[in-house]
Amino acid sequence: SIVSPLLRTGYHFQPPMNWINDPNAPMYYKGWYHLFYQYNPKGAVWGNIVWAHSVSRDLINWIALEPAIYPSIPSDQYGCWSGSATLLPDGTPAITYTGISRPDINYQVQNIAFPKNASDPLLREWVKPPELNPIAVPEAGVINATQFRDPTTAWFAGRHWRMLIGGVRGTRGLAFVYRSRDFKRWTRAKHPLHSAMTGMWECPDFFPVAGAGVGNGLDTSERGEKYVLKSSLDLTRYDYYTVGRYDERKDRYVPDNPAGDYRRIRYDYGNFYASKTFYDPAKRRRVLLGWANESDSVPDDKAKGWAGIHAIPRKIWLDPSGKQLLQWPVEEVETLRGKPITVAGKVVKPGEHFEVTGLATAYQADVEVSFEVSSLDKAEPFDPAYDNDAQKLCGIKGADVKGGVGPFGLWVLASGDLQEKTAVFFRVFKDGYGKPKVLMCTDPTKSSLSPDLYKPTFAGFVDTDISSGKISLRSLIDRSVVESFGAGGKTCILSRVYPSIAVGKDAHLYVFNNGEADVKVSHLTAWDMKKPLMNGA
Ligand code: DQQ
Repeated sequence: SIVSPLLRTGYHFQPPMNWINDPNAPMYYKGWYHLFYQYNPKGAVWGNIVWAHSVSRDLINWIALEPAIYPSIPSDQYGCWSGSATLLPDGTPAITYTGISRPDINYQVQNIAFPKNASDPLLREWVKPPELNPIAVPEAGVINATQFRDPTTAWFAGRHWRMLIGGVRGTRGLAFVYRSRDFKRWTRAKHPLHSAMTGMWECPDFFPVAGAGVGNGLDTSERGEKYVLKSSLDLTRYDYYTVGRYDERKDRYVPDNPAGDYRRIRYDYGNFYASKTFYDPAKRRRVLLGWANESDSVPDDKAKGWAGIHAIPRKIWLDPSGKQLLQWPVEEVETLRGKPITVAGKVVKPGEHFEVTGLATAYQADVEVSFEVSSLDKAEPFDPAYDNDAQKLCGIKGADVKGGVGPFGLWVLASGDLQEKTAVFFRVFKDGYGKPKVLMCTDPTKSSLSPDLYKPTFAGFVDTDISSGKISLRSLIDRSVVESFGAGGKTCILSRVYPSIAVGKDAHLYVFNNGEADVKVSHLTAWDMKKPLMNGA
């Protein structure tokens, strides 16, 4: 059953119990990574929201501290919602966050907090200066007070600090700009940074990126060649971003692609929401954190006593094409790897599969595989009736639907009799000009025999050159989560699954090919993953 302790994740971030959602105010301070998150201290459903607080030396092993931000002033007494940290020039951090100030409606205002003792590297206590709070209120007639939240990390440009706050006007989602000279008094700029016809923007994020293909990140106040603007769309519950330019003088952002493209690129084509990045000066990288909720039922969550995890932190940087980001699990996760199992030069014929044996814990593993397709000749024609909609396409052509080139990939968290399996795979089409089009998909429809589970197929296209026939896949498998990275992190899919028989030692790993073309596993390495320190659980 899904309440089995064997389905509780082993190395993905979570507290010992209760509900968690958005990551808040991640930062690196005096040798420690800090992560705050939306947390219900009283149960496994959303409510009573405070900021729980954990610290880490490596983004993988976590130590839980006492909640850092909790209702204590009039402007946050009914909830402390999402927000961000900014490191001020003297090195002190400031937290800005949304407070709920009325009991009847979720009336939203913005607050600020500073460490009580900045010399404490663990930043255990925070003060909310009464003379400053709230720092921003929803002006009547201009701002919808129930849709005004989630301040970003601030950046300094010209003579001012600026930060964004998510909102909506009619059905136009937008990011309000607030400016300050002293980080204490904030005023709203007349124009939003950007807006689009998408509905409410939650948890906006805005940051500079170094040149195309450059792995190093930039601090939020550094000037970037390009910028990334992300919004979490309340309507779809997905995180979308665009790459574009920032006009510092006008405080306007202009995406490289027309605004009509707004719902095109996602950080993750699976279960991943309310994400946030931060600049890590220790490793000069930008790191992305995101929340993955459960896809079982509310009664199941109550029975389990917990709900929600975070994705493995991902390093992100601009792809050499300049058109999208690349994402890769932070290298520190590799410290959890046990003994490697390898497979090399193994051809998988049409309709065949093989098991990757010898893995101590196929339920808690890291798998990296390089595939090579013998020929693309058999690629299926890409039907315009699919509306270019990857998810729809994968819904029609799931892992068991035979194809030309693919579906090929991994069956993870699979039972020995293959009654239960989650497929992570590629399928190659060719468009009207004969150009290959690669679909990456996670198909959990056979993942569990348990009833009442939400088992959507998730998919995204992979903007990669597959003319050589080569494509790679990495999957982080962790009991009830499969987090996959296609083509070196071009397309990512996180999926929650709850097997009933493919649990613990009864979980297996396979490579399959349901296409007509041979697929070679040029190289596969799989590792069992140890359990890190996880908040004392
Ligand atoms: N979660 C928070 C809000 C945010 C939403 C409340 C996104 O601040 O907009 O828990 O998941």
